[in-house]
Amino acid sequence: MSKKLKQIVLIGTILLLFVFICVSFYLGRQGRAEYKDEVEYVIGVSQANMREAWRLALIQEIQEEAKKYPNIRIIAKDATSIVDKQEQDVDKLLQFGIDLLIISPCDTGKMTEKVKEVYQNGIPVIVMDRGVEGFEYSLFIGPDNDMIGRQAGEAVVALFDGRPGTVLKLCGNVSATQNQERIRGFDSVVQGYSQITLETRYMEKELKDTAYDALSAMQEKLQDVDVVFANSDYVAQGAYEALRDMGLEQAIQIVGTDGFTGEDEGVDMVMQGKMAATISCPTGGREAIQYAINILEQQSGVPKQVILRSRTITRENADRYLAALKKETADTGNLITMGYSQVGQESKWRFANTRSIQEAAREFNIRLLFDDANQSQEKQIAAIRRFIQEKVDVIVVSPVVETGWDEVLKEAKAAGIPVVMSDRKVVTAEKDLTMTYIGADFLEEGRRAMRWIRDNITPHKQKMNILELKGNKGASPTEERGRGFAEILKECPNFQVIYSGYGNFTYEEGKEIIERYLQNHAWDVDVIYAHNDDMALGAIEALEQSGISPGTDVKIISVDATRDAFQAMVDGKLNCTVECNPLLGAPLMKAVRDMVSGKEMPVRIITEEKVYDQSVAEDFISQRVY
Ligand code: GZL
Repeated sequence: MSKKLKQIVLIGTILLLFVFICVSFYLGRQGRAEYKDEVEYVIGVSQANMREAWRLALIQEIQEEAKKYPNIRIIAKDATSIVDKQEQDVDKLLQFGIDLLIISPCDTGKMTEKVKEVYQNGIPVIVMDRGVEGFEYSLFIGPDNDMIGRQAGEAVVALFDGRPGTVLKLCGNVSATQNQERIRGFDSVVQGYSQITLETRYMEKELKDTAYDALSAMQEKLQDVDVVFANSDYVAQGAYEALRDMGLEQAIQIVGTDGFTGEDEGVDMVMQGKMAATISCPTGGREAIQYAINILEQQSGVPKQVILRSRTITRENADRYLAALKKETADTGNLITMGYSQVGQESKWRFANTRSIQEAAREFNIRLLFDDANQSQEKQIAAIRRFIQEKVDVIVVSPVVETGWDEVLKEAKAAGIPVVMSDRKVVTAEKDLTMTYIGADFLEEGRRAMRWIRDNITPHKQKMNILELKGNKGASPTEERGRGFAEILKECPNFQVIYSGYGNFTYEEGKEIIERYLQNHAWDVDVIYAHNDDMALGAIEALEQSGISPGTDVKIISVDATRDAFQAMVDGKLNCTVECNPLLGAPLMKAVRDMVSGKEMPVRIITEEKVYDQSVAEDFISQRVY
């Protein structure tokens, strides 16, 4: 190509690009301008596809809820399951000038970058159903598919009622993470019953017709099958029609998932006796609009993740389930009385947490009966019993340890008082003793701590030695931060934990563990991993008293991200702190007010958290509010 021609092509390309940008900008302004007089906010919705019934239900729920807010407008895009198209859809929505994006990604990995780009450009992003990697978004709302699978497994086991038999799983697209999680949950329950044989039939697509064809093609094998598990209600419909056409609909029962409420859909099939049970998979469309309003109006209490509750629907409870869905929930604003059992005052984190709870109670018109148990489970149980006697509206517990709560929680359930777990979790033999967990993802915090070590500490010998300062034994943050850390440690052959001790999350005991170690060992530790900042700061004092330079002779990583930890990082004595947000007051009180007003409570509400190290400590220390 001659030089002259090249110049012409270049100029032409620049001109075309210029025209495209102007047109896009004009359309964007025009689009947004078109609405500027009518609405305050335009919310863009990017849906992976509108072919699957569940995805269509999500959009419909979003649009239905949006009608309640005259100051917003919804613009929806259908990516038709094509990742490139979803990226273009998002760009078009941005050009239009949306104020917030709701997206249900086609593909977790591939949409991560696009969601991150939008979020980092200051547009709030609510991710729905399928997650993205990392945490570069405003809020995730979705179901717990592993729990849905477990609930389906429990429904199937109940049908066998101890008798031997065979259940056939009809599985669709097993590459989809939600199906993998459901099957994992289902198998984890059913495989615990040796008298139940588990068979699987994989289908190309998860559709009614493919289910019909799959069962029709295996008629002779169905003689031994007692129950079919269908991984969606539409698959269940196809399964039912196939069984009916083979005259087997009385001999073989069906359990489905999704719990749609339309005519001849999941709940209706259960009520007609065509299906023994279905497990609801809430779309979260209603919650997405409600949280979108909270975000756009910069209200406090918006968490990082809301994991929706799924229900097992049978003929016995289907009517109640439908009535609850239709029930209008309005927060009267009336005073709510809350009994709160707090762990104690063991750390700066805890002081900030208590302050947050007390301040938010005032902000949300909640009368707070607050008990501080000084790390005694016995005192916490006594406080819960007092709250029951006082007939509070709701009991909230931050449990000092995970186990030993069944009896008192059954007493609260018998008294009809809902119990919410704040900050820490419990493990109970009986299900449904607590309503919701609001707090952090401790497993992820432990993983983040070890990922930081892996990515920022270069081994200078075959095995780098780690000393672990643990919280109090049996507490969920202790157990899970330990497990999360160990999960990543397994991938790091150059690191090993050579010593760990329980410091009960206190400064003094973190210091004592280091002093004891130094009395019994020559110092051979390269890294200290502390389950919270207080123990790390205690360790720092002990090291300095022994002439060991914290942050340089030994790297120190902790959890919480308190202001004192930021100061230690600025002083070069601490290397990294993984955030565990104690400011649970607002999301907790918002969730409790929602519950009392009749809204379905999520299963888990997870708070926003980041990782901070010395490279950013100066930038953030002035912004730390705890
Ligand atoms: C975590 C919380 C832990 C903090 C500690 O949610 O329970 O207890 O990490 C606190 O600082 O003592």
